[in-house]
Amino acid sequence: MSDPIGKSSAPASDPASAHAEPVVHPAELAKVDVRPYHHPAAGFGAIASTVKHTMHEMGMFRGASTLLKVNQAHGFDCPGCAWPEPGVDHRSHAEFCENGAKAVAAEATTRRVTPDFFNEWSIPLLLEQSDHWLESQGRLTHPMVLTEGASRYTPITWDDAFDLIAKELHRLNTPDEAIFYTSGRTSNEAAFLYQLFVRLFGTNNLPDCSNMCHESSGVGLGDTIGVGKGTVSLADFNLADAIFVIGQNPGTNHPRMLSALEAAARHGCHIVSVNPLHERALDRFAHPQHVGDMLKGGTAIAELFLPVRINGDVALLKGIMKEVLDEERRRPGEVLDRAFIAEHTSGFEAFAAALDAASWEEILEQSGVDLALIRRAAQIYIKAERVIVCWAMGLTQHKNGVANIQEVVNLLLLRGNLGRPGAGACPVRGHSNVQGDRTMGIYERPSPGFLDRLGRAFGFEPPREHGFDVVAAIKAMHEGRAHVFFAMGGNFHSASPDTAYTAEALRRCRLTVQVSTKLNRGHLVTGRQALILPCLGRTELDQQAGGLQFVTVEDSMSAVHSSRGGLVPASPFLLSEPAIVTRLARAVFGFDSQVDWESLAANYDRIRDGIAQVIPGFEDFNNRVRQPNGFILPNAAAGRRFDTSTGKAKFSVLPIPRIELAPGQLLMMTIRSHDQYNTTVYGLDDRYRGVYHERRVVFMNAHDIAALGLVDRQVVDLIGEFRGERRLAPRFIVVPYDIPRGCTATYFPEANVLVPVDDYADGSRTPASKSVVIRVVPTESPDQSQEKSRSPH
Ligand SMILES: Nc1nc2c(c(=O)[nH]1)N[C@H]1C(S)=C(S)[C@@H](COP(=O)(O)OP(=O)(O)OC[C@H]3O[C@@H](n4cnc5c(=O)[nH]c(N)nc54)[C@H](O)[C@@H]3O)O[C@H]1N2
Ligand SMILES: Nc1nc2c(c(=O)[nH]1)N[C@H]1C(S)=C(S)[C@@H](COP(=O)(O)OP(=O)(O)OC[C@H]3O[C@@H](n4cnc5c(=O)[nH]c(N)nc54)[C@H](O)[C@@H]3O)O[C@H]1N2
Ligand SMILES: [Mo]
Repeated sequence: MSDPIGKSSAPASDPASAHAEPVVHPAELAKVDVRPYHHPAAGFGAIASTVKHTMHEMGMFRGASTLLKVNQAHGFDCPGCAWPEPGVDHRSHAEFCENGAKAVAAEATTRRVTPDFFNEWSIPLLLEQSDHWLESQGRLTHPMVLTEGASRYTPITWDDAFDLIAKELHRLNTPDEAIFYTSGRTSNEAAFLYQLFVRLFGTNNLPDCSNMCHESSGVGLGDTIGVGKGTVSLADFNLADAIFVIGQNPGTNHPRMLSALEAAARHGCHIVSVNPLHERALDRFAHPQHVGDMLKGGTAIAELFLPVRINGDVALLKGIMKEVLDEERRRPGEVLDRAFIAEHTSGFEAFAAALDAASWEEILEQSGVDLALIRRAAQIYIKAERVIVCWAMGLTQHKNGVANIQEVVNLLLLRGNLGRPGAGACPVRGHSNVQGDRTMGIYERPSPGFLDRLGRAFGFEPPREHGFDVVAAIKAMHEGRAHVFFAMGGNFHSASPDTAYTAEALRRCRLTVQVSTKLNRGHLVTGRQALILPCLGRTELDQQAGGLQFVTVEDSMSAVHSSRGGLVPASPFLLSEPAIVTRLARAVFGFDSQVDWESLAANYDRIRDGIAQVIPGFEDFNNRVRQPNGFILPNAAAGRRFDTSTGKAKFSVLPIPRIELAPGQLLMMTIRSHDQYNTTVYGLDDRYRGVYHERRVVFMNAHDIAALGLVDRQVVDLIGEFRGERRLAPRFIVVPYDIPRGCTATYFPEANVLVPVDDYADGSRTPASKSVVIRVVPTESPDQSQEKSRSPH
């Protein structure tokens, strides 16, 4: 790997992946170290890692004092995940986890990327650096411009930057030729203003990271229970008798959820993990604040592990539900919640008939799970009075991602596990405010009711035509139907599928703009002109004309609360995200805009008053959000009111997806390591999976390795095969791993070059980045390939 501090000596990358991270010489890849992890999750290892990252980025005092404000009533919301905080009375002084601490340290780092840095580093040089190197350079300090034909960013004033964007927006034939992306860290206030600006400008082109994330959950839940959000609260975890964790790795991605699972396990709740990987952090957990617990080796969490094949969940859930129906037949009236089904659901008869018709042979083959394990899972489900099902990307990022969620709902409905204490659906969200951004109207397919209220409150007729989601946005840019790309945070380039195709799409734009805190590859793969607009982070003081401001966020369980930063901003030139939107709006609309933008930016209470007018559930917003715990948004499904096409919760009849692999083909899921936050790479280790110093690895079953004539640690190329198209991700290292046959895993975003832009979930259009069909072939050594190119044959 390239040297994390000095300039890398990495050779230029393979042309096929020229837009992804550069790939180094195979000999250097051999540094990977594999040491299975046998300790409980969190515990001493987490403390050591927290201290290491915090000290490295912030130093001792700044580090400790900042971490003590994470998720406190007068502190800031952790920029890590969207897992909720306990009520203020139950919060500890250290309400953060190892990976939250990494996210905080990354933002509050004392390193800086200044105009001098950009003067020293041209774009071609920066493109040769690893993602880890880019991230570790520090916080962006000044607005920067890349003018047409230039190879370096140079400083630009804020006024000139906004004028340039306004000029390019005015040049468009229609507002629909502009795209406005959002990543899920954006606050409610910034998101609301942003979508207002975009709709006043005249388009619904508001793709967001949610399109690549929990969109399948939103669509699946919306269709079946009438609300596209989860139905449980943190308190329900204390009441549940069984919790199924499906397609989720909370030890890494939602570490604070382990505390909730631990507490549940302690009072006898049965926890089941459904995952192709035996994620170790779900085995045992030692609370890092309970020394006694750490010393005795932690608490056991999941008692049953179902090693499902990639995308075998529909088959597996059908197996469990067939057992439930059989048990009902053995003990009529004792297993199903007949009263709930009759009163609150529709479609049960058709569902049950289809389930009876589903063949066990197909279920066992497609799920890859033994009948005995399926029966044990079914018994846990049947015996539990109250069941919660949690899930994340392992269910949503498949062609049948929406069907996966509908099958989860089927399971819950059978025993009335919806809309009562201790039971329900729990999609565990990713970005800390991704759910809130959607509530605020960051959505390419807004409801007519939302647009009516927005138009009424701000005196305009919002555009009605649906806009581009992420996949449509990439295609539109590629095909020359969109020319300006603006990103409120995130890393669209590296997070999107099909990196080379997406890079081409971005490069065809006249202007790309990134509102960012840290440097990433998205700043290097740009339109003909590009802007970097550096903004305040969550951890920082937000001083506006009306005084010090706070923002608000909504967590994964629909709780809305405030977040106020405490650190001096990384640079005096930063603007807050709301300020950026309001100045952009002024540059675009001039002084005859019906919205008093400056007044909104001066005092965010006024933005919240606007939100209260437009969005149901936010009445009296300013008052209620100042209460210590904030407030919980209403959720009809949690009260058993189902706003669906039948007026009831719907059972769905779903086919078992057939995974057809030709000989030699394997299915690949792209997952997160323990040392990354999406495209932000903090380090090169994946502690719980026992892989160190390297991210370019492909986890494979030992039998598949042997069958393909490969060996442990061999350097291989991954070839994507989709509808006759071929994609290449060169030079990965084979790591034998406990994973079902036919399944492989690689890390996101290195493997995104292999995710086809046209392979996405039916209904939600979420890229199918967890079921990519690949071949694994030995990499030719450089000597061999040189020989070949020299040889006349
Ligand atoms: N530290 C840290 N925290 C994060 C993030 C981060 O990158 N780092 N990202 C945030 C974001 S935006 C999100 S969306 C969440 C993501 O949180 P997760 O969804 O937990 O993240 P992934 O690594 O994508 O893990 C998916 C899990 O699903 C499993 N899986 C894959 N395919 C299948 C399948 O077909 N069936 C089943 N049953 N399981 C499958 C994988 O083995 C893996 O354990 O985390 C959030 N929190
Ligand atoms: N193959 C594959 N692809 C995936 C996934 C996968 O599992 N596999 N997961 C998908 C998922 S779940 C998601 S959510 C997306 C993530 O997609 P994104 O949300 O677009 O990507 P991030 O990597 O989270 O964005 C990181 C950048 O955000 C900026 N940033 C950080 N904090 C702030 C802030 O406070 N304000 C602003 N303005 N900018 C900030 C920094 O510059 C940082 O470099 O990726 C998706 N892509
Ligand atoms: Mo996500």
